[in-house]
Amino acid sequence: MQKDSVRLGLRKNFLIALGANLPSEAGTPLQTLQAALAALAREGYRIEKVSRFYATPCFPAGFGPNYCNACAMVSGPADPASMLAALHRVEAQFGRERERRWGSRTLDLDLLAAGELVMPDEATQTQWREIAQEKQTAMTPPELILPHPRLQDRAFVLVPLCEIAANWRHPILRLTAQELCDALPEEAHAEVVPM
Ligand code: PH2
Ligand code: MG
Ligand code: MG
Repeated sequence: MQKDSVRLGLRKNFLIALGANLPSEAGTPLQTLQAALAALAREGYRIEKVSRFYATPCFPAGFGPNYCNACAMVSGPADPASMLAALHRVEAQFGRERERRWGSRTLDLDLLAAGELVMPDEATQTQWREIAQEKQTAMTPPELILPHPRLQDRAFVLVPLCEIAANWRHPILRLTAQELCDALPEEAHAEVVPM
């Protein structure tokens, strides 16, 4: 019998963040996130782990309705560009219009990390990670940055991420998801509530 690794080609685990704060054709934000995972499976990605679903206040505060957030580990073809393209196709399927950055959305699928892969390089990732708060809404990276440059700042990402990948290690900060999460203020944790 053929070995799985041969039959399936080179595969990789990806960590993704899911978010929504507007209803879509699939229903409520929670129903949309569940439908998005099913759609990713139809794209050929295997859903390895899914966190609980959380209600979280919109960041920045007052920018829109509360979000539903979750994280998942999915495996598929190892190329991050293919993973990103699949995420964009699924966003489009649920009515996501990609014009207003940080605006309310029916579905947001963010690629957080692909193991310890750094893209495009350490200097560029660090530059985006350290960008001033006031520039974050105005500037969009022209290319895929891994790990996601805002990952370490956000309880609505780190709390669910810890449920599925507490031991994942940030390849540049050299801290695990759990350590990054523990470093956030207690108030930030308290805002992320299981649904
Ligand atoms: N995503 C944003 C902007 N603000 N706030 C919460 N609570 N959850 C999100 O997923 C989120 C956000 C841009 O992607
Ligand atoms: Mg996002
Ligand atoms: Mg996004």
